[in-house]
Amino acid sequence: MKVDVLTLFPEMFAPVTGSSILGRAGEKGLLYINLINIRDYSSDKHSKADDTPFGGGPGMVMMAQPLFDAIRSLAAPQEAGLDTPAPAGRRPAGRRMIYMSPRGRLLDAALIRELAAEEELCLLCGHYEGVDQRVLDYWQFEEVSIGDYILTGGELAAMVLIDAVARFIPEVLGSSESVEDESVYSGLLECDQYTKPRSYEGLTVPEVLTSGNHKEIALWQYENSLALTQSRRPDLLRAYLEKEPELSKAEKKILQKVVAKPPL
Ligand code: 6GU
Repeated sequence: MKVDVLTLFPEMFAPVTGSSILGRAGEKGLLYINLINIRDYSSDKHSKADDTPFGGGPGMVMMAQPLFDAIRSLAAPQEAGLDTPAPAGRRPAGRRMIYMSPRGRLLDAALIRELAAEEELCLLCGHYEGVDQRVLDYWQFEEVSIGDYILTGGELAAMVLIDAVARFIPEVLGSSESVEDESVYSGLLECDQYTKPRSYEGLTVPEVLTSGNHKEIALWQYENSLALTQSRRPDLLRAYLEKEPELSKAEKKILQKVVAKPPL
């Protein structure tokens, strides 16, 4: 997957995209992050990329010219002309365009899955008070938010999106790490985890986990996930209950036991 990132602060990305699983995905050629410094496309002699808003108000607005030129440099040549507006329903830049903005659709598991199916994405990171609306309208940007709070810029949000989407690219995760087993993707929160030693300063690991009985372990983990989900995310548990017909007999029994009990 290729991700084009339009930003005023490309240097913010390297520590995140160059480390750990994202770094490895880059080295393996599974994920290519193309950082585009918006300022490089400014036709102003001081590389100005923002100006005061029409109508007044605080802050600065990112200007149309540098963004149009930066996006045109990405778009397929036949789509890059501006003489005619892009036909409705066609991607004017040839790919999904996403503006990271607290005004946007909330990033959730469904949207992440959708985006992971794309070959190429373009993310625009806003700063200051926003972006000239003509950029968003012409290039048909979708707005995406990572939560109901305001960040100083879209870069951290873009990195969150890239990280969450990258996990769905085949081979990005090692064979021991599964995309679907976890948490919100299975519909339940992940169970508690422990590692060696069995006893640390008198604090012990639940005995069943060291028993070697794989069936019992799986059922303990399932019960633990259910109980956690019930107490912390009753909304997720309610949705999960719809899956009951697909469960095994042993799982159904545990589910009934947990649901019958008041939350932790
Ligand atoms: Cl995508 N951008 C900014 N600036 N703030 C946010 C956000 C995005 N999502 C939540 N807060």
